[in-house]
Amino acid sequence: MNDEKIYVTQPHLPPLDEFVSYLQKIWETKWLTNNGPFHQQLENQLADYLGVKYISLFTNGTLALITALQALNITGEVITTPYSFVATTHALWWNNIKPVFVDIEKKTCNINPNKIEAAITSHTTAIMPVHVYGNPCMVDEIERIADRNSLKVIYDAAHAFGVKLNGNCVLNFGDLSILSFHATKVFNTFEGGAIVCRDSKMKQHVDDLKNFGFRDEVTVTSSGINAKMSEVQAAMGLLQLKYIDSSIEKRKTIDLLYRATLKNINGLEFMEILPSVIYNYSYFPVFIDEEKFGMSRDGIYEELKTHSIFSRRYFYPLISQFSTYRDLESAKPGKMPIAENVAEQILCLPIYSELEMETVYRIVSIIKDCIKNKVG
Ligand code: T4K
Repeated sequence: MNDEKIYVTQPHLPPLDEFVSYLQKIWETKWLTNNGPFHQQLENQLADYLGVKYISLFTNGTLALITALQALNITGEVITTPYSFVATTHALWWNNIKPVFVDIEKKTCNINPNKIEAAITSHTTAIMPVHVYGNPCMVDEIERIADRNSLKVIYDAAHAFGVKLNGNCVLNFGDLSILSFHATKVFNTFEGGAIVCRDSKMKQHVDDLKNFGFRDEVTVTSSGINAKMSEVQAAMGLLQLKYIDSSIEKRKTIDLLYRATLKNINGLEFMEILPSVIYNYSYFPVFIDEEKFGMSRDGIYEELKTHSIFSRRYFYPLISQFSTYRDLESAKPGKMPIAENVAEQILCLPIYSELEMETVYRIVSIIKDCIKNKVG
């Protein structure tokens, strides 16, 4: 019995001595936050790396989402997905915006564009889709709907660091996109996040908003908040950028190994990544059809736990099932059958750059043993 605990993810950490040299610089300059040199360098380097025009760093992804809604003056109702981390909808709620949930597509787990227009009312001002697991939404359809109905689009791209669609960074779609650099993400700055903007005016507005609305010592342009990234976080980001390509490459190897070893199992399906997508391998979701597989998703989840393997059911329960939101008309049971079904089937298996191949084989064999023990 192997007692080592294996979690759904583990942060990539660069060599400590390299990080210490960044800390030494911070100690020398005594510049800890407020648009310091590392902050500025990271904004420039990330914009280059990701292939976006402007990026504004945040202390976390949730404050980036909240601020993005403020930056675009979003009010009233926003159409969104119930299949995400709860921060997506909380960001609306914190801005006194009513979330209106619509169902997802089975294939991508993302909002179904065909369901959006029926949910638009005279109060709708925006659409807030999520590129779940980093798999891109149907961005062209969403843009057409937004244009037709004069709506803004804010993508929650918390999972989509480095993802490209037809060669273009997926963060370039919509009016704004937000990223999370939390410890559990492909690219982490301990905690962290960003807003990707299309023009310099918006970048300035977002920069003002995250710094109390201060433009200079005597000018306050808006009722902003404090959502600035610190120099320690930015230093971590600069160092992470050196290792990000190899880290994603290692994740890819794990993804391929899972796909090769778990293929052709009745009742176990993978998420499809289209050839037009350059993916970041941030999650490895599988979908368990209890009837065909012979054991429930929760059965596998519990069985893995007995072997100290902690997979996660991202995103179960649906956001619309949490007490804050379940009384909303759009959240009523039966209204989003696909999302309800996917939330019952989803299991995210461990994936991170330092996950040993041996461990992947072990996880696969536990899953295969579930079939042997429960069926036939
Ligand atoms: N939008 C979307 C679509 C999101 O997924 C998220 C965050 C946000 C917005 C908001 O962005 P942030 O404000 O967080 O920047 C985690 C993360 O806390 C959260 O950032 C993430 N999404 C969500 C999907 O997952 P938990 O509650 O599952 O995290 P936790 O602490 O259980 O961590 C999972 C596993 O990771 C642990 O079992 C072990 C490992 N781990 C975790 C941490 C924190 C480590 O090895 N080291 C660590 O430091 O929410």
